[in-house]
Amino acid sequence: MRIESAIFRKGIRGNDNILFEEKPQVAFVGRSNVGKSSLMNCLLNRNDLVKSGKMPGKTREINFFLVNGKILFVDLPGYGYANLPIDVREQLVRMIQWYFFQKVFKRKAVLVLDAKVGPNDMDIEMYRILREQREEVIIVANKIDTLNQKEKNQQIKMISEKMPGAEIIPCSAKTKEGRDLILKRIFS
Ligand SMILES: Nc1nc2c(ncn2[C@@H]2O[C@H](COP(=O)(O)OP(=O)(O)OP(=O)(O)O)[C@@H](O)[C@H]2O)c(=O)[nH]1
Ligand SMILES: [Mg+2]
Repeated sequence: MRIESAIFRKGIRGNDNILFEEKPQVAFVGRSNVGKSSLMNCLLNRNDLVKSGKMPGKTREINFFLVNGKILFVDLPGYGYANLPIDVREQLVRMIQWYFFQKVFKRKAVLVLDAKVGPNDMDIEMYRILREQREEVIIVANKIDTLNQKEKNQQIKMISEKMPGAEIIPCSAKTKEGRDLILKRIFS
C-alpha cells in the first residue's frame, strides 16, 4: 500500500463529529514511550507529522490524521506514564476507554508494545478490553532493533503467550523493519 498523503485533521478530548465520519479508523494505542507516534511517522514516511520523542506523557488529546484521503490514523495518548500525577493518568485511561466505546464506522486497533519490555498488567487489561469490544487487534512489538535474534524469538513467544489470539508483528520505527507487513494488515 502506498502512502500518498497524510494530513493532521484535529485533536479531540471528547465528543466530536470526526468520530462518526464514514471512514475506517486505525487507532494506535499503548503505554507511554513505546513508540506509537514514531511508528505512525514511520508508516506514513514522515519525520515529524506526529509529535514524538523527548516528552513522554505530553499527548493529552486524541489526534486524527487523514491518510490517502480515505482512512483516519488515530494517535491516542499513552497510558501508564509514571511521572504524571495519578489523577491525570486516570483521566487519560478514561479517555482511551471512552474512545474505544464509541461506535465508529469501522476500526482496527494497533496495540503497540516495547518488544524488549513486553506487556505489563495495563497492556493485558487494554488487550482484554479491546477483545471484549470486538475490536480487530494487531499487536506490534516495536523497538525490535534493540534485540538480537535469540532475544527476539524469546520475546515474541512470551508476548504471544500473554496475549493469545492476535497476530504479533515485530517492528522497528527506527529501521523500518515490519513496516510493509503492518501497512498490509492495516489496509487489508
Ligand atoms: N530504538 C528504537 N527507539 C524507538 C523506536 N520507536 C520509538 N523509539 C524511541 O522511543 C521514544 C518514544 O517514542 P514516541 O514515538 O514518542 O512514543 P509514544 O508511544 O508516542 O509516547 P507517548 O506519546 O508518551 O505515549 C523516542 O525517544 C523514540 O525515538 C524504535 O523502533 N527503536
Ligand atoms: Mg506519542
